[in-house]
Amino acid sequence: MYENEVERIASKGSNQEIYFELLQLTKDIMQQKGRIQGKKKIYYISAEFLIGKLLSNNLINLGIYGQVADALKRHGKSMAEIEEIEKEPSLGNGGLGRLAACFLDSIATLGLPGDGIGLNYHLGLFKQEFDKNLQKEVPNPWITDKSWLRRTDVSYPVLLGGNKVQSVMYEIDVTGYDNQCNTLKLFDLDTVDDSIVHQGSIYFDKDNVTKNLTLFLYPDDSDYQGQLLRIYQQYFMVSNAAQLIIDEAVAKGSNLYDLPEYAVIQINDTHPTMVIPEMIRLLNNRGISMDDAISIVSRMCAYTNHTILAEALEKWPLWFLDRVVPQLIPIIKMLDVKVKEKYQDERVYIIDKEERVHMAHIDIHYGFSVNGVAALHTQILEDSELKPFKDIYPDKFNNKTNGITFRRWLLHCNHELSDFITEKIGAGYKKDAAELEKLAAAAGNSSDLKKLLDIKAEKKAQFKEYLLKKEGITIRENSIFDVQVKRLHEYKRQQMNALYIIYKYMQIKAGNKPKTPITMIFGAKAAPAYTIAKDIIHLILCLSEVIKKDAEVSPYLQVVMLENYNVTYAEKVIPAADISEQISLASKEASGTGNMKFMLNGAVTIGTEDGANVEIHQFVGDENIYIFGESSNEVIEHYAKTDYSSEKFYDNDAEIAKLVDFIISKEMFSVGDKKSLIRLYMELVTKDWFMTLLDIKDYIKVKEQAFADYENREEWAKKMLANISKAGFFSSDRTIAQYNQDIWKL
Ligand code: 26V
Repeated sequence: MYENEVERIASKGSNQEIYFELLQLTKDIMQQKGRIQGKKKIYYISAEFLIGKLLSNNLINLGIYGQVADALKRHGKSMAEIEEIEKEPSLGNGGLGRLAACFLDSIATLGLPGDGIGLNYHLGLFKQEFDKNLQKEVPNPWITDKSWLRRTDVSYPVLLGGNKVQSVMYEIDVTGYDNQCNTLKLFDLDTVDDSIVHQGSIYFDKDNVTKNLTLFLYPDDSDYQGQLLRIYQQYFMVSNAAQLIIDEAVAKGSNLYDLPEYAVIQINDTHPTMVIPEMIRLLNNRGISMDDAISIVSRMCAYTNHTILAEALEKWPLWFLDRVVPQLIPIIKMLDVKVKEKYQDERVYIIDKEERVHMAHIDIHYGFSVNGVAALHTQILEDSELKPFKDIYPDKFNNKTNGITFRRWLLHCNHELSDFITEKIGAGYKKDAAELEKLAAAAGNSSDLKKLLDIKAEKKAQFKEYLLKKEGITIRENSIFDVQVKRLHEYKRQQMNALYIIYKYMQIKAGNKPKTPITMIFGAKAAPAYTIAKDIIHLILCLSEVIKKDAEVSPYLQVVMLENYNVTYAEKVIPAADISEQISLASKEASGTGNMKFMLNGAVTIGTEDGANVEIHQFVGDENIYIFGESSNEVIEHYAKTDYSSEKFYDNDAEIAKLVDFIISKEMFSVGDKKSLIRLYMELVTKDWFMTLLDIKDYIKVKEQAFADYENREEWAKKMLANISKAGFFSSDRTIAQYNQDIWKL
């Protein structure tokens, strides 16, 4: 359809020119496609949308990727080099933000009217750089003159700490796969001033809210001003959202009393919780009684919980909220009074004895649905974390196991594999992921298995090239790629993987060399104020250096920490992985979504029975996954009884002690920062809140088994095939269909 235009663009001289012309063409086509229509619309409000680069995915969803790639090829260019020009917006931390982006893709693909609502952070999350084996944070500007953003005329007044500001709404089109468009709406303030972020530092004056409101995603919240800024951001986001939702519904004929027939709001974690009191306030301002307003809003809002980690559950001091959003205080107090009139159980109060506002409690009392993000996670919410609420509202609770969009995480990032699958079972799986199941029967013979191994080898070679170009690091493409990429947090236990590396290092030193060399690949950003997480990054980088310098060990073992791991990096490394590390302490990882991406790309999981790993295990069976460690029930019991002592494990087990001691060895001190290494060592020996030493031995045992099994290539290929063919359930199309069926009812 667009042959001439595509041909003209492909013949341009520079990659730069080609990229920006393709950007414009794609935007034009999406505009012409038209919007998905319907009386009722889902508004997915989220502080994060980790959308990744958009050009390739949009072209795939519009059905013209092949045409563009062919035209480029004729002119001696490749899609890969054009894509290099595009900047990745880093509008999210990790799984929660990426999930929101996958959901937008699936909502549009299923033809459901649904928009994302968030903030237009000018610099997003910081960019990570390594210096002397330490993480440094620098600003990460992503907005270029021409970009996917479209400025609109939509603008709302918002009260920020007593001053009225006027917002501006930007839009990014979201095209469904073979379907029409929805939009991602990002709110911003024209007064925000990028120039206050100076000299490449992410630390800046946080006092002037109108100048810095949307500069960063969750600026360092370890200090008082940082936290206030975060509340300002949240309120700004939801006040705009509420005004927009009301306007759109009224334009479609709503009399406000029937708002729930026009709009349903999914509250992505507690960050958008203030949409509830704000919407009530706005309706009340329009003459609707408080009780009616509460009833209307309660029938519109649904809440998703994404974590049970206590430190991540938002509880704001009432006086904080009073400084930032005084207009909401009477409403929040009223909502709390109504709860206290009805229930005597302090655990369900909105405002507790210490005058802290529990954001999740607002969502649960005044929303109509509460969901967890994997079967085990929802079970834990119902049985323990939110049990008092489950007892009050048994019917509000439901599970929606997370999913990923196969367009980005298969068709785009691994077209070699997706072509192979299409050859075997046809293209139906692209629209109905459950069809992947057919692959198990269709691709059982030796030549198919060989093909699967060849594709993996090809993706490993491609990743090797990419890494060399990007970071100047050379890895062995014939080694085992063992990959752990995710945010850095103690509960995810990158430190346990590091202890395995120490084990392997010592084994090789003792003459026990692995048959196939091993490449351990990490990628992780640590929150700027999270000291131990940064210490763990330091540990990994130091191990990498120690091993690299050791001529005895380096031919068999290499450790690579990818700098500034992001969506683009994920798209390169996940298809190349042989082994997927999902080793969180059981009960702590709500779901995980990386686990699903690896599985779909034929990596075999080493994991605990945590989050969606449990469901992956059920689908693939014992022989196609490596499970280890104590169960979530056992772990929860340890916490209840406070009977876990890392010191005991250290004192009573010389093998464990030897591994931990290496952290403060002369080898490590020769390349690392003594203070950081000692701090981490002490943390592991005396605290180890996430029970690394509890599971380390089982982990080593199971990992050794996986490496041994890898040697039988055909048997390994069967495991890969089993994983790919069972991945259909983890399509976000399935997840979204369930959200719609059970919650949104569009
Ligand atoms: C937030 C914070 C903030 C303060 C300090 C510690 C901390 C630790 C974790 C978090 C995460 C908050 C919510 C979140 O990102 N959850 C992730 O959501 C994903 C999508 O549902 C899910 O796959 C991940 O398992 C879950 O961790």
